[in-house]
Amino acid sequence: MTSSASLFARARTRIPGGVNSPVRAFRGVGGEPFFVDRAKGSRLWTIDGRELIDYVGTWGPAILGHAPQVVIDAIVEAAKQGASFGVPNPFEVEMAELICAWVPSLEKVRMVNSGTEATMSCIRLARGFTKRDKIIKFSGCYHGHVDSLLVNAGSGALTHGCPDSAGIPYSFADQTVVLPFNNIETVRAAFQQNPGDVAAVILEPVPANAGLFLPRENFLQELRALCTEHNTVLIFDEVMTGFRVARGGAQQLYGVLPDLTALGKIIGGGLPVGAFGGRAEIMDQLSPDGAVYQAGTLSGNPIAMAAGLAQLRELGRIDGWKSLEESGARLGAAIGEVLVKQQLTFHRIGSMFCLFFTPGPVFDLASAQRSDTKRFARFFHRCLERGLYFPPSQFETAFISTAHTNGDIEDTARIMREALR
Ligand code: KE4
Repeated sequence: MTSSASLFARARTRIPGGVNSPVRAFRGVGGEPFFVDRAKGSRLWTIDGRELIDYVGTWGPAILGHAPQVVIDAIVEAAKQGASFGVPNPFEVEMAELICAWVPSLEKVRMVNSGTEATMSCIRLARGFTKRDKIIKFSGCYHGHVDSLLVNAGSGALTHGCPDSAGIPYSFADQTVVLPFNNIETVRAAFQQNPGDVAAVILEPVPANAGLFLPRENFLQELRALCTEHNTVLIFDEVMTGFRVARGGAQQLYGVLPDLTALGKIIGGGLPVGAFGGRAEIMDQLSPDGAVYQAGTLSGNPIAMAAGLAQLRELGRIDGWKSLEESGARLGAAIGEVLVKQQLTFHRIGSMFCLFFTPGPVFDLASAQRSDTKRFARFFHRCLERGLYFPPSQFETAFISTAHTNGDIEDTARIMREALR
C-alpha cells in the first residue's frame, strides 16, 4: 500500500528535499508532508485516506475551490483542440482583453508561465525603459526566485533562514536596495542616496510572504508620488493579491496605480500562468517592437488560457469577492475572543488571513519575526490532526475559497479554538 511516508522516501531519492518547491517540505513546522490523492471544493484527500479542509488553496490559485467544474470543462474542451501551438491563439487575446478591462493600470499585458517570470520580466523592462540599474524592494516581500530579488526575501527563503540565497552574484544583490516595509522615510533617503539611478520600486502592495501585513495609511500613495517625482517605475507584485482582494486587485482597493503589475496564480485556474502588464509606453519597449527581450515557449498556452478565463469569468459572474469577504469576516468573528485572550495577532484582508503568534503590532518583517514559530508549529500540527490544513509556515498566508461553506468556517473556528488550548 503506498503511503505518504513511502512516497516521500522515494521522492527524496530523486527530487531535492523530496519536493518541487521548498515550502512544501514542512521545514517550517517539522514532520513530513502528506501526499494528495485528489481535491475538490474546499477539500483535499490525502493518499493515506484523510480528508482535510484546505486553506492553502495551492498557494492562491484555487479561489473557486479545487477542480471547479467550469474550469475542468474548459480544460477538457481546450485539450481536444491541441495542447500547445506556439502560434497565436484566440484565448490569448480574450485573456489580454479581460485582464486589461479588470486591472485599472493595465493598458497592455504579456502572458508568461509563473509569477517569477512575471516579476523578472518587470524588472528587466523597468531597467530597459529607464536605462537605470538600481532596484528598491522591501524586506519580507517575496517576488519569486529572481536573482536580483532574492535579497531579504520572504516565503520559503525566509523560512529556510537564507534570505540572501546562495548562487546570487554580489554584483546582482548590490544593485538591489532593501528597505523596511511601511517606512516611507527610508524610501525617500534611498532616492536621495541614488539620485537618477533607481529603475524601479517593487513591492507586494499587501505583503503576504512574511505572514500577512497591511500597508499603513498613505504608504502606497506616498510611494506612488516618490516614483513619479523620480521617474522611477512603480511595480506592484499582485501575483497573490491580483483578482483576490478585489476584481482589480490591491491597486483597485487602495486606488493607487502602479506603472507595471505582475500577476499569476488565480489567472491560470490552477495551471502554470503568470502575466505582467502596465502602461503601453513601457510595455511597447518589449521585443519584437522594442529592445527589451522576453519570450516563452508555452506563454499563452491555450489550455492554461482556457482554464484561467473560465475561472476569472466565473469569479466575476458570482461576484466571488463579496462572498469571500463575508466568509473571512465570519471566521475572524468566530475566533476573535480566543485571540484576545491569548494575545495573538490575526490579520485579514478579504479571503487572505494569517495568525501571528505574537502580541504585535505586525507591520513589517522585523515585527513579524517576533512571532513564536514553535508555538505556530504546534498549532499547525494540532489543526492538521483535527482535519485542517494551513500553510506549513508562520511566514505564509492562508486562503479561503468560494467553495468554503458556512459549515466549513464554523468547523474551522472550533478546531482553531481547540488547537489553541
Ligand atoms: P511563482 O513563480 O511561484 O508562480 O510566483 C512567485 C511569487 C511572486 N510574487 C508573489 C507575491 C508570490 O507570493 C509568489 C509565490 N508565492 C509562494 C507562496 N508564498 C508560492 C509557493 C511556493 O513557492 O511553492
